[in-house]
Amino acid sequence: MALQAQPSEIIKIDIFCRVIDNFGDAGVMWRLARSLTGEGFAVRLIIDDTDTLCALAGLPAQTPADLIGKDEAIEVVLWDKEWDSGECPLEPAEVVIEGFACRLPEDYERKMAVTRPLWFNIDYFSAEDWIESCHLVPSIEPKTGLVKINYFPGVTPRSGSLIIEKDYEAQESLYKKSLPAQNTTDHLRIFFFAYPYGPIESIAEAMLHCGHKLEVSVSQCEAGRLLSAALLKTESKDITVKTLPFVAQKDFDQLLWASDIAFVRGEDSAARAMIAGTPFLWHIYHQDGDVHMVKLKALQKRFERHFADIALFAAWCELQEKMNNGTFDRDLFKVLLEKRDEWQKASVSFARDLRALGALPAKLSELIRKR
Ligand code: TRH
Repeated sequence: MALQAQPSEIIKIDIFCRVIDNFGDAGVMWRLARSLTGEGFAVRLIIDDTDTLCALAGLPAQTPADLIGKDEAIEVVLWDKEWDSGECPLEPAEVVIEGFACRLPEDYERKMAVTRPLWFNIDYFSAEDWIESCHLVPSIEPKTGLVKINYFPGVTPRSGSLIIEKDYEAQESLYKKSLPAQNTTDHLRIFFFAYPYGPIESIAEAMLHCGHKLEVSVSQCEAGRLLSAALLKTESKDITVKTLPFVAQKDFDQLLWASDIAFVRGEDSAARAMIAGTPFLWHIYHQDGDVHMVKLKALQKRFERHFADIALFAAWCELQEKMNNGTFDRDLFKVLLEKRDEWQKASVSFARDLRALGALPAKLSELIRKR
């Protein structure tokens, strides 16, 4: 019989998260909190925007912080702005995770200098080469002498991998079994989640002239509203538009598993499409100096060997790069739809490798436990 950890032996983890915009910051940290709970840790999530978290947890806005994580056994604490310059009442946990270099409250860090917890900064994921040499490299905080370990999620063996939940494949197969054995529609199912500054009108045009019947499921986002308006005004009989509600994050994967093609954005939704093996177009979060294009191209390069048809790979890259530069090429979209079986094979092959790399929560857990 497996021995149960006693409550006093359960390692406590504090995760700090500041929400800059949208859902990605909270989304990644909420997913991390949920998956580390699954690894047997006692997790406290300290976050400065609980309304965003409510949406991700599938709860009404303004649900009190102490109720948000109840079903997931996560303690959620609202990060009071006053703690940044004054006293912070929280005692440091044994492990501290700083989300995306969000800077901890100074007072909390002062207490850490006494208790000396294991401290990680979890960065954004990237497929760029340089992250491999920076992953797990410690940095020393000049003020306190504390060591912070820099953790880089990624898609290669020498990176920190992506968050894949322990029960991911079980959930996936359960969900897929619940779907009708045959696709009952002759429409291609497209999921759409993007940024409003994208070439939405051109995407609508390309969909209207792609030569296929489409069922377009638009998520709750401004880009979705714009796309749906552009498609509906044409009254095309070949396109069905479904407006989705904002689903709880634990159900988000179902939207991808049920789609033939997904438009994804930011960080977490893109990672989920990669893990699902769903052919996707990534509307990447735009950064100054076109840094995002470097990131996009680095990911594309990792996909190259998974495409049997190199011309198709080139079409996917070109379409994606154009989309992120503000135009959407109808002909390239057509090519991808025509060859979607090949596109899917490449996506599934990439996902297989990604899953085989191991999961971020398990890797992090190992680092924590062998400390
Ligand atoms: O929301 P995003 O654009 O997030 C970001 C942020 O802008 C962040 O500041 C930036 O740094 C980062 O991208 C790169 O996209 P992302 O990352 O895909 O996060 C969306 C989250 O919302 C993800 O966890 C999935 C979740 N989600 C749901 O749970 N339900 C839904 O219905 C939808 C549409 C999304």
